[in-house]
Amino acid sequence: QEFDIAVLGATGAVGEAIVQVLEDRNFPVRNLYLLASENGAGNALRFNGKSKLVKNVDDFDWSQVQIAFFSAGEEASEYWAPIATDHGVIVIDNTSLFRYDHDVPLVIPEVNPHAIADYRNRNIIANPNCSTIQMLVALQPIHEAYGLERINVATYQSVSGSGKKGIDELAGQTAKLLNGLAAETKVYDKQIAFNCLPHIDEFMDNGYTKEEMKMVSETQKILGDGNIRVNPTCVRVPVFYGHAEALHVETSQPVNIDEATRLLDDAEGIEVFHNNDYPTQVSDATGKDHVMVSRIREDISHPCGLNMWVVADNVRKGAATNSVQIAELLIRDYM
Ligand code: 2RA
Repeated sequence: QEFDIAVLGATGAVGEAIVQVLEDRNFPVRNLYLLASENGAGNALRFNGKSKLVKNVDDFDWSQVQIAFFSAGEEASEYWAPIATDHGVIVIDNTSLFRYDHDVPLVIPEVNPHAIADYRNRNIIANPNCSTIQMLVALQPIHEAYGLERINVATYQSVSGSGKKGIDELAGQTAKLLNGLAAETKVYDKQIAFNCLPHIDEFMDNGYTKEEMKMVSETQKILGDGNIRVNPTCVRVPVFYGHAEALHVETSQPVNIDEATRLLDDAEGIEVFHNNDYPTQVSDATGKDHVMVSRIREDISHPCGLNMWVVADNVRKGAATNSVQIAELLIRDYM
């Protein structure tokens, strides 16, 4: 069976990646509609060897599609999701707008695939934040085998997490600075080239940022356990693609490292780089649809502690691929 699909935000970094992933994974597409706001319309993307025009979403008839991928910002999701779902469209939304609604499933196919069934509440499925996705894909086998009590995580997030404008800012600043010119700062509060910014999204009253609190709330919702303690520090680094995370977790039972490594090796969506391999770098993960784990080791400071280093392509597995994998389960099990 084939499906008619829409991608709203098709000219953004994630939107373009969704179109590429649909092709890479041979998703059964009958008609593909690429949509953007007025300034994105008129561009063209290639899909299955053909050029597809990006159209203005204002003129779109939602009754033409069954599934829509949204990645055009919270304002667009807030306006267009009710209209699309009223036409019977199932919306897979990449923004954080619906993630914390109790009647909207927040899904990582390798972690909580069963949650997809709750799409029937509002015809909306929320895609988690990229930093949450790669962390929980890596931790799922550990959670299942040993129980997770606390997660300390430091993230090293590339500028593509801010979309094309983040990529342009890093490239522009780097070129200017290497030519002895002043660097312009528009996307970030401070210069990102040759620098690290411990600040992603807004600062909250508790001193954490919104990005860090997303990792807390989303982890507890996806694992269905409000008692898991999560303690993130999210940092923007001068890298174009790929997020890295240093995970330091406390489990309910002591961890056997060899067994834990075997569990990770056998788990879906994970590639383990063993200690005789060089640890995973974000450059290894770019363009890939799974997460890569290395530096798995007992925490010498805690009797039930486990450390690991996790990298993933934040635009693919962190957004586009996860969304398409949700759609694959949707059409396999529910449509
Ligand atoms: C970021 N996770 O990296 C956020 C949104 N993609 O900027």
